[in-house]
Formats: sequence, C-alpha cells, structure tokens
Amino acid sequence: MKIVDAKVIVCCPGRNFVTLKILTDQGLHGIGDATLNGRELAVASYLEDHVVPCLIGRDAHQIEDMWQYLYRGAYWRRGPVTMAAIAAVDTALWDIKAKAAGLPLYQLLGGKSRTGVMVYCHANGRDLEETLDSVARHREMGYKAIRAQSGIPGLDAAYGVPKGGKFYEPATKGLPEEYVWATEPYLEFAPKLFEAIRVRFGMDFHLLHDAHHRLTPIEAARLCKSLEPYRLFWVEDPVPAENQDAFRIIRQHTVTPIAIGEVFSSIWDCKELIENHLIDYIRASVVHAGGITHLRRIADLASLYHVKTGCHGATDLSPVCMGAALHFDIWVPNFGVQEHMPHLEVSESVFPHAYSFENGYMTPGDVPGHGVDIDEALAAKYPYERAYLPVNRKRDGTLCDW
Ligand code: CS2
Ligand code: MG
Repeated sequence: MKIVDAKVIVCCPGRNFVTLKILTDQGLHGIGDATLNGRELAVASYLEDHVVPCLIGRDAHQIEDMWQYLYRGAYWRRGPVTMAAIAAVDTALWDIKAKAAGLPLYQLLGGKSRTGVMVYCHANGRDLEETLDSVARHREMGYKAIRAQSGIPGLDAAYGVPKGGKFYEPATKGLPEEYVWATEPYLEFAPKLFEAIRVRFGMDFHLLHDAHHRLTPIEAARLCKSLEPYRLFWVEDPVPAENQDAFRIIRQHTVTPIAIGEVFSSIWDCKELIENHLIDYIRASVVHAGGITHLRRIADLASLYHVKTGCHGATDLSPVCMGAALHFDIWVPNFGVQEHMPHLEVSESVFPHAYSFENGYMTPGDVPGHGVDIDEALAAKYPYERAYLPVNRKRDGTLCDW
C-alpha cells in the first residue's frame, strides 16, 4: 500500500490544532495529531516542507522503518518539534494499518488489558471554596480521579485556574501574557486545600495535583511531604526535569507519588528517572513523544521499574491524540491513569470520534483504526490564530517557569 499524498491541516476550532492526513493508493487515509501548543506552525512547516516530500511513494505498512527513517535520517534528533512531527506520521500510519486490517487499533497492539480506561478530570476554582464546589461537581459526574488546582491567596493568577470562571485554556492570542508567581504562599496554601478536600469528601477517590515545574527539589520535597496525610495519587511536574538526578532529593523526603513527562519527547528524557526509581508515573503522550511506536518503548522500559503510564491529555492535545491514546491505554499492561480535559464542542465538531466517557472511564470505541477523523471542510472555517502560553515572573521580575 503506497502513500500517494499527505497534507497538513492547521485549524483553530476554539483553539489551534495541527493535523497530518496521509492518503494511500488503496483509498485508505489515516490522521495524526501534530499540535505543539504555542509553536504550532513550527511543526506544520517541519511536516510540510521537510517530511511530506519523503513520504510519497513509501509503503504505508512500514511503520517501524518510517519511524527510524524520520528519527535517524533527520540527523538532528529529538526535541518537541521533531518528535511531534514523527508522532503525527506514526499515528496516521497506525490508523491506516488498523483500518486495512478492519480492526480497532488496540487489537494490533495486543488487545484489551482492561475493560475501561480510568480518567482524571480537572477540578479548579479561584479560591478554596470554589475548588471544593468543583470537586463536588466532578464527583457527581462519576470521576474516580480528580485533579485539584486552586487560586492562591495573594496571587492574581495560578496554573490550572480559568480567569472569570471560563473554560480553562492557557494559551492566549496576541503575545504571551505575563503572570506573577511566588512559591511561599503556594507552599503555605497547598496543604490547606488538600486537607479541606479530604475533610469534605473523604479518602475514597484519587486526588491529584500539578505543581507545573515551579519548584526546586527541596521545595518539592516540602510540598509532597506536607501532602502525605491527604494521600495523593500523584504530584505532577514538581520540578523541571532537565536534571533527572535532582529528583533523588524529593525521593529522600516523601512517599507522595511523583508523575512527570508531559513535556518529554523521547525515552532519553526519562531513562534515568525510571531506572533510578525516581518517579511513579510517566506522562509522555502520543503526540509529544514520537507516536504509538515510541510511547510503547517508553512504557515497556517503565514497566521494568514498576512505573505506570499517566498520559497527558489537555485540550491542546487534539481529539486525534485522545483517540490514539485511549487505544494505547486500554492495551498497555502498566497503565496508571489518563488525563481527560474535555474539548470544546466546536473542537469536537471538527474531529468526529468513536471514543466515549462514562462514569469515570473512557473507551476508544471499536471502529477500525483509532476512531477519529477530521472534517476538512469544517476545519477550513476556523483559520489558525497565533496564540502563546503564558510567561511567569517572580515579584522582583525574575523570569521563572510557568
Ligand atoms: C497541564 C497542561 O494538563 C496538564 O497537566 O500541564 O495543561 C499544560 O499546561 C498544557 O498542556 C500546556 O500546553
Ligand atoms: Mg501538567
């Protein structure tokens, strides 16, 4: 089966998405997510100008060879742009192969390992009370795992909290917004938030939190130790992870589980963390970590060290990525949890899909392929609009991690 065409579709139905569509001489097509929030056009160009010309005429069934060709053949390896482009090709080819076999993608990976995919949602609020109300609403919706993020007394903005009660979307049009961050009020407030949640709702559900790369290792150790009485399922991204060895400091002080990896683009970003038992969940995703082919390798390494998967699933990962992730999730033996941040209706309208949510679990559906498609005519009605993720500064103006 030969690749006869491939196109990059950039659209903005509620937010920007980049989608690769590969067409074959047997009339089958496959699609892959290539969205890199805030740098979308870099991946679109990488695909359009450098990858697509190399795809035409190649055998669509040779997924592994294509992956190696695009990874090793580029000479300049790894990184978020390259690996999102490779991911899009990989995901589209898995979609095609499963369609050609007349099977849902998970069957090609090894079949179901569980009846459903446990997902976690985002509860948030501008203050403690609003966050408690949001946790209550999400428990009523049937979620078994809930991430809680709250505004922090003394700070105007906090990660994960929408402004003005709107739907949370961190990327904003125009130039990057700048927020003020201070660690001290956050470390003071966080234990109070999680104590209030456990006092009001008890211990019978999974409670998660995202520190979003903002702490030093010893600050992260202090946070995680202070949250031990509230038995978190994980604290995510406690520290930026370029220095994987630094996580030893966190490990020495606390038994709160650690999750990391949504910004990772290859197995090399997490090899030390996994091999030294420094994390409990790996958050790498289909779109950012080289597709199904590479994410399987990361999960297999993780399984040797009792590390489970916890794939990133924010709204800047398109429904195409969510669909492919759910096939991966329902197969992968060392599954932990899948992030579920429901897309806007307008986004979902462009990406018809077979996956569904019910009572805290998702299933990928059983149609051939990964079960997601793109309505190109509708996508064309939502042209790209440049948008950026925010930038954080400390009160004295020092630039810090958002
Ligand atoms: C967050 C994301 O979902 C998460 O865990 O870290 O919202 C992240 O901020 C965005 O995906 C960045 O584009
Ligand atoms: Mg995160």
